[in-house]
Amino acid sequence: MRRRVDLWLLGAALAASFASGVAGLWVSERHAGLVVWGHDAAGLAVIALAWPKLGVIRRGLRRRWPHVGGSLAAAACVVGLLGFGVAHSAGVHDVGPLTALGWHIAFALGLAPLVVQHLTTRPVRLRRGDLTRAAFLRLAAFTGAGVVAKLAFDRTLGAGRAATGSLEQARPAPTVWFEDSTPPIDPGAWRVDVGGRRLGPADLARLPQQEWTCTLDCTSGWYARNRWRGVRLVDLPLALPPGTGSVEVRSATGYARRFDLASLPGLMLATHLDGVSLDPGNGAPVRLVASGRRGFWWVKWVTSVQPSARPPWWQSPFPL
Ligand code: HEM
Ligand SMILES: Nc1nc2c(c(=O)[nH]1)N[C@H]1C(S)=C(S)[C@@H](COP(=O)(O)O)O[C@H]1N2
Ligand SMILES: [Mo]
Repeated sequence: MRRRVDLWLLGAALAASFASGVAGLWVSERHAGLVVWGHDAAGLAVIALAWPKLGVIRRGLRRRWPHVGGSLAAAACVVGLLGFGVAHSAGVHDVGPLTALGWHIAFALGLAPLVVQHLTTRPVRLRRGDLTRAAFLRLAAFTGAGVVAKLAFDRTLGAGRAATGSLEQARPAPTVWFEDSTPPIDPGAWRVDVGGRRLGPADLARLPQQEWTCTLDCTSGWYARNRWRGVRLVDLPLALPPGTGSVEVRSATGYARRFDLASLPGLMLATHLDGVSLDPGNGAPVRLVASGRRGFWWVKWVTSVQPSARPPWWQSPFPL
């Protein structure tokens, strides 16, 4: 009975960790705190709940190929997932080609299909008699253990980090989403199509300039607070025809994000970072600054800003 209940608790903690992990990347910095805190507590509870499964995995490893493949992959994913999660939160930035948090997410995505497959081939059914007072006490105990572990971790090994869990950097590290890359750039010939009007860097320089100090918080686990200079979207010669549902900002690479009209005052077409013209890696000659939004909204190498009849939710939640 206890074994079945603990497997269910492990499944629930994994599901809660996965959901809160994804949600924590989506919500803005202002709302991330509680989600990420809960994620960490649930994730640390997974360590306690997964511990007894190590014996099961060891037995699985004694089985023959190809059965051993699934056990090996699951064990590797669990160890990688938990190891890199804790390493990131303890302050580890980059590990080879990815950030520690990037590895953490990669292992989570690797584990998910294995868990789903395991659950469909060998479902664990709770019986009516299993939901006893003792079962709820175990739920309470593991929840408490996760919360206590989180409090203890942040007072000891835990690195100073933003509410999103991101670690501080002095400057935004050039970052692209999957297979995007810095396009060839001729700043003199560069034009941004603003609602049909083609503006070059010199045209932008003639519009009112603003300087904002704001935070770029990348979902790969770092943030940087810097001064950005450029032109606010609301100061562009951009007419919004009746029926406009959103504004789409598009990159030379095809990467694009769609914004609701209420968020326009928080958007800027930036040309300078900390007083210096942008580097190619950071989006030269023109990139979007989306204050209060996670890094993946900060479209680099902007070539087009267009009003659109589509609603702002007409896009993939994360860029693909
Ligand atoms: C699938 C199950 C998952 C488990 C068991 C898990 C577990 C953990 C653990 C143990 C930590 C370290 C917490 C600490 O030491 O304070 C952590 C941190 C983190 N995880 Fe996960 N995680 C999972 C999935 C995910 C996913 C899918 C994402 C995002 C897509 C994610 C995002 C994060 C973030 C942003 C942190 C850093 C939080 C901070 O530094 O406070 N996790 N996770
Ligand atoms: N065109 C384009 N813009 C992009 C991306 C991309 O892959 N392509 N990545 C986004 C992500 S995920 C982040 S965190 C920021 C990083 O900005 P930086 O390279 O100046 O640090 O750019 C955003 N803008
Ligand atoms: Mo990012």
